[in-house]
Amino acid sequence: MNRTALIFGVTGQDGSYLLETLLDKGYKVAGVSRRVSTGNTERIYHLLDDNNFALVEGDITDYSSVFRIIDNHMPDEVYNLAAMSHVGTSFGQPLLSIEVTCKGCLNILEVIKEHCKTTRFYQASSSEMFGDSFSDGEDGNPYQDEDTRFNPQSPYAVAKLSAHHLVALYRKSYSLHASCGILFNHESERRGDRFVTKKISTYVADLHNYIADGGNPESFPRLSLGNLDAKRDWGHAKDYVEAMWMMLQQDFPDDYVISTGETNSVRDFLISAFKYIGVDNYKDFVVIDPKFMRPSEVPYLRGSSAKAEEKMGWHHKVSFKELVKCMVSHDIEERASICKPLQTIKYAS
Ligand code: NAP
Ligand code: G4F
Repeated sequence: MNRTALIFGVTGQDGSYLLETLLDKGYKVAGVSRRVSTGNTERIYHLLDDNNFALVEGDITDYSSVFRIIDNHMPDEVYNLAAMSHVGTSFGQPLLSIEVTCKGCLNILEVIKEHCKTTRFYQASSSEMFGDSFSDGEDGNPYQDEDTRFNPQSPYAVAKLSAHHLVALYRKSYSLHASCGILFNHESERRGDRFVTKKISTYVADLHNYIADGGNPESFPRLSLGNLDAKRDWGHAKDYVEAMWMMLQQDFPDDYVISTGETNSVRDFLISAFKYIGVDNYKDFVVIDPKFMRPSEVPYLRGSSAKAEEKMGWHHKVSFKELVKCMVSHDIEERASICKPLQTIKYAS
């Protein structure tokens, strides 16, 4: 079949899983990586020599590079996963957030509109766009779906919502096959180390390995976190990249919520992760540091993916409990070989 795909953000968590998925399906794939002074290809290192994969240099904020890359490859499908994806950081770098996350998307839309109108486009929208808004569930539990009002609570979410509206506008005005996945939080063994789940799983893994080596838990450095009450709908990234692909196989473009339907607090994640290593009281190890609190918070997310299930047959496979287990067990193994003491994360986000 020899279909071709282009991934912006191929070096990220989702990009790496999507690359594996598309190669498995027989695609030829090009992935865009920006030049950085340290390596950023760790997540796709195992695929760099694959004959069906080409890593190309570019930056989504640079129209000329976006144009050149799309023009060179003329892909059947373009997936835009590139973003400044850390919500906390977006408060300190709002202009960059708009530049990368909103204007970057517009650069791609413009190139597709002008030069390859039959190319199918996927945009990584986010449940952050709902902010503090929800719909009332018949069972008394609030939820968000495609009809829930958006009310963004961060520069990141405003940038994502602007891009989301631009995709809808270009789809309608220029008849592009452009779809947005409104993805709820999804994590994995490859999650970036400043997201809360990964902060917790690496900490718990280091604590486990320290105790296993005979260390006294009371001497172990504490884990600094912010708001433990925030609730998120957490799934596994592998399940979610399959949904991205499915959206571009539909006859008609559309937007879909992708989620598990289960919500848990940051505290629930902590409790499950500590329980996995046999520690009952996380409170002995966690301190609340105001610098990890956000100026504005998204308190509650629980998605309904009824539309994706009905129209595309998509279902999540990995549960919350399995996600915690696979992140912590992976980190225990991976970090056992790291001989340096735990480094406390000092970023204020
Ligand atoms: P991630 O791990 O942070 O990956 C982001 C990717 O964007 C990286 O490859 C990064 O490159 C790239 N990037 C950043 N700035 C760029 C620029 N100027 N030009 C080109 N590439 C650039 O994020 P993720 O978790 O995989 O998420 C993928 C997408 O889905 C993002 O758009 C995110 O906002 C969105 N999303 C994520 C979730 C979630 O829970 N994971 C939920 C909803 C939506 P480097 O490797 O060089 O940094
Ligand atoms: O892990 P987080 O940073 O993820 P957040 O903000 O929900 O954003 C992620 O999911 C979005 C989809 O809804 C994506 F669009 C986005 O790109 C990203 O992937 O924070 C989760 C919750 C927040 O309420 C935060 O305030 O955890 C809380 N939290 C508590 N302590 C913390 C910390 N978050 C971080 N990053 N670090 C903390 O120490």
